[in-house]
Amino acid sequence: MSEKILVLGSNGQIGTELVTALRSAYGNDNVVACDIRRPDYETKNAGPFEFVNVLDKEILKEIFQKYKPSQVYLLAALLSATGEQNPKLAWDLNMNGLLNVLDLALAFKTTKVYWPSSIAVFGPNSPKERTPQYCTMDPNTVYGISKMAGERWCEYYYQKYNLDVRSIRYPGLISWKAAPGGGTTDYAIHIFHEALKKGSYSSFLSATTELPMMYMDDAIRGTIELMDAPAKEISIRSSYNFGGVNFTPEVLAAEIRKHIPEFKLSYTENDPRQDIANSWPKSIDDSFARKDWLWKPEFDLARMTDDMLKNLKKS
Ligand code: VAH
Repeated sequence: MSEKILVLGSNGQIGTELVTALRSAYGNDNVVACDIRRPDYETKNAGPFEFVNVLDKEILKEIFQKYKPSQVYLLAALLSATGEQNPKLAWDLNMNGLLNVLDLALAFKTTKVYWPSSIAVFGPNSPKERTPQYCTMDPNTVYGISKMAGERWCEYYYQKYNLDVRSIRYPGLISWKAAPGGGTTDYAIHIFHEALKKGSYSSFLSATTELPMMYMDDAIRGTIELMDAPAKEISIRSSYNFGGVNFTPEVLAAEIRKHIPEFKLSYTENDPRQDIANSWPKSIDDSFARKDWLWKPEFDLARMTDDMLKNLKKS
């Protein structure tokens, strides 16, 4: 059977690259990009696009009716930093957007649903090093709370209704094609742009704040590998821990200096994102993903930095 795929939130940092990857795998016409804004990138003319607000269930229903998707990726969300500025909207979008999609996926017999969670489901009481799949979570941001609740709903729809929902707990994602969307890990993207533009950057996270991160190429590949894995291999229906590379601002700056020796990093104090970062893991134990669907990241810090700088110089 040929696939028909909806990507909701196609214009964001992940959607921009996921739509391109899915279109090359399944054909341009079989991947419908949906967002509340028209995309700026190559998705624009390469295939179908629909204006969709995932909170508008009637419009969403019309889109399900029109395309009868076999797969749906729901990427529309408010991230951690923006979420703290507007907690009610973050809860509404992240939670009701998910429930709308899960209900319509059941009603229209969608075969598979993908929904991203985040390492933000962990909180100050979680182990910091190689944070395990199962441990105390207690997230203390509205974003983390919404992701944790969303994970429970995903597992619920799987157990109760046998809906094939799959999910990954993304770390901070580093990419050059589209801008990040208001997260705590955004410094690790801004730093590359500013290093090339100004030769300096002021980080809103402190020198030694270590966080789990991943290069977008790995994240997109991993996401599609999870979606392609046989259902019987998927032992986790909440969301998988997913590891890439861990680093601090000072370690990242040292790597950038291998390419731009004069690069200077300074720090902005008292940024509210520091508290969010302090509550999150430093590294992730992703052994379930490695065992169940053979996850293996390919980009270490050196390769990621090299690729980011090369591509940003060209673009
Ligand atoms: C954020 N980039 O910073 C997101 C992510 C691990 C964090 O989910 O909010």
